[in-house]
Amino acid sequence: TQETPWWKNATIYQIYPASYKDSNGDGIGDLQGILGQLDYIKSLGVDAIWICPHYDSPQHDMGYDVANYEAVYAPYGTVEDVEAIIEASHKRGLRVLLDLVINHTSDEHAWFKESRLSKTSPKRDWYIWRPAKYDADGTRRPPNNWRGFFGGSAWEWDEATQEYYLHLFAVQQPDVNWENPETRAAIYESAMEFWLRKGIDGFRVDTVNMYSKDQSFRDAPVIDPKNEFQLDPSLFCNGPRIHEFLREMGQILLKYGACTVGELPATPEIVDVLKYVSAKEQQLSMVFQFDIVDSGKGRDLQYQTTPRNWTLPDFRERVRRTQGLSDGSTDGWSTSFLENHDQARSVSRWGSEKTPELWSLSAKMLAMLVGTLSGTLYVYQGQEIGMVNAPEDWPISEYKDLDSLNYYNYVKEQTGNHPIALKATKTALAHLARDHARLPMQWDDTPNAGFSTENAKTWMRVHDNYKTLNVERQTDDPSSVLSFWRELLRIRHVHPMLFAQGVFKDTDPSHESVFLFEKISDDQKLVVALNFTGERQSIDLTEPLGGGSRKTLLKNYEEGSESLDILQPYEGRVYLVE
Ligand code: TEU
Ligand code: CA
Repeated sequence: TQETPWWKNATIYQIYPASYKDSNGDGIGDLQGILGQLDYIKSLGVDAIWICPHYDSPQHDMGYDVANYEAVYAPYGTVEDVEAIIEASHKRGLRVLLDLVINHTSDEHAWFKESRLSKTSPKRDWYIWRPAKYDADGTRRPPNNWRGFFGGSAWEWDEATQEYYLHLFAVQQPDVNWENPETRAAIYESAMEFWLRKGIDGFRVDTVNMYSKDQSFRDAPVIDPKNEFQLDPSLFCNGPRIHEFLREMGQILLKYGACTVGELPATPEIVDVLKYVSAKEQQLSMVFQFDIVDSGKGRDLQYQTTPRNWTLPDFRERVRRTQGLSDGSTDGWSTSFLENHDQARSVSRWGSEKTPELWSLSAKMLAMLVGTLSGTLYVYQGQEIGMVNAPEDWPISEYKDLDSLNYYNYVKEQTGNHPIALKATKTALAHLARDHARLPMQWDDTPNAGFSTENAKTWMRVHDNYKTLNVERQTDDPSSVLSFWRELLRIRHVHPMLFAQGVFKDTDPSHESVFLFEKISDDQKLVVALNFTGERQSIDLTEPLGGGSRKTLLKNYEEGSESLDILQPYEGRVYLVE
């Protein structure tokens, strides 16, 4: 049998540079800030870091609009700073992943600037240009009815050259034409090898399944009749040549022994996911599936800020479905995560903020869930201290993300400023907006939470709760959320075959309040019991715990409370049975 690659049993800590640590008081986090926190990161017990886009960018989408792959966004620092992070991380035994954003570039990238110069520009075909369509009365229309992820038509009219270009995301994020081999070669060289040569260990690969588009660009079916434009990711995700492209890209990664985690939206069928991560395919090491984090969101992807009724049976079914990829039953691999920079905070979604006690209990309970699932574990900055969503009463002016603001403005326009509709939208954003994950990291109780200097104007407002919820306060407290995460990550490394690679078994799939499951490996198993409610719940642990000897590995209540038939509010326990 083959040796397990390093990333399978690993925990990877995700860093959002703008919001992690500001070293020079301009209110924006930066690379020197990250460099100064590497000892803290190491102390968590993680194995690697993934840094969100640090590239030169006009920042319409927080760096997911890259203007130059080989340069660093000046407020973040320099290429030398990245080299310093790579070196200092490696010295500490931490590996480094960078973000790879290659479905689109910024409209300020030199390639696009050249492409838009004229229809005969040598780089015209590096992007996706199409002629307009005209109605009988001469009204100009885009080539098809696709809606972009951030609202409006996915096509933008270019007055100078009288054609439309495709942008699945913001207007300022034109999609690259992957059909052109010359373009692909340029991407591999500039976006990938430039950084691989500097010794990074891998990439998180943005929107990994959108590079190959069906060249017919046919209209999407109308599912939202009120809207002129329709969002149907199945028309541009998992396209006809995607696996050919990723195999080609995989050859370059192989040369450097780099790992990849691909972001894989709109791919519900496991057989389709496996095509990306099957080891023999040599495409990607693992993927982020959206099943779990999409639980409780509206069906419509753009308007996913609309919460619908969340149920535990639906949630656990999503867990079950995705666990099968990392339990040895296939040659694929996947990930376990509850948060990232595009998701609201997990405690605010599935835990409780009602009292400080329930907050702490539920943060630990959710840690026990994500930390005992198979796959590579990802922890998002601030998750390790139980950071929560921005307060509900913050005005819309505190929201900065274009996804949130476009959505809010769309509702405003559609309803003619209707106060009830706007209030509902505001509530939805307070639950699910991407902004919540982007609030500054809370390091201590000084003004600006130690994220920046005390007088700085931070790019996003610091959460009101930073005086009580911060790293410093939790550091020496053995009962803190932070201490709990450290213990969890330590134990996960002691039992990788159970935690990272075990076979998941849902013991009681229909239970509405308690998530009871097992992780099995040979003659050992974990029994995980999690109360997802603020009330006491009765359970029966005698059967799952029966047979062998048992040991409690993790729990969020003190000694003496370990009843085998009652779980306290948000109580969680992890047993080892052998
Ligand atoms: O996200 C891709 C993606 O699929 C998003 O549409 C996701 O569903 C959305 O953010 C949820 O609201 C990636 C990045 O993670 C995101 O930050 C970027 O905005 C996006 O790509 C464009 O590069
Ligand atoms: Ca700064």
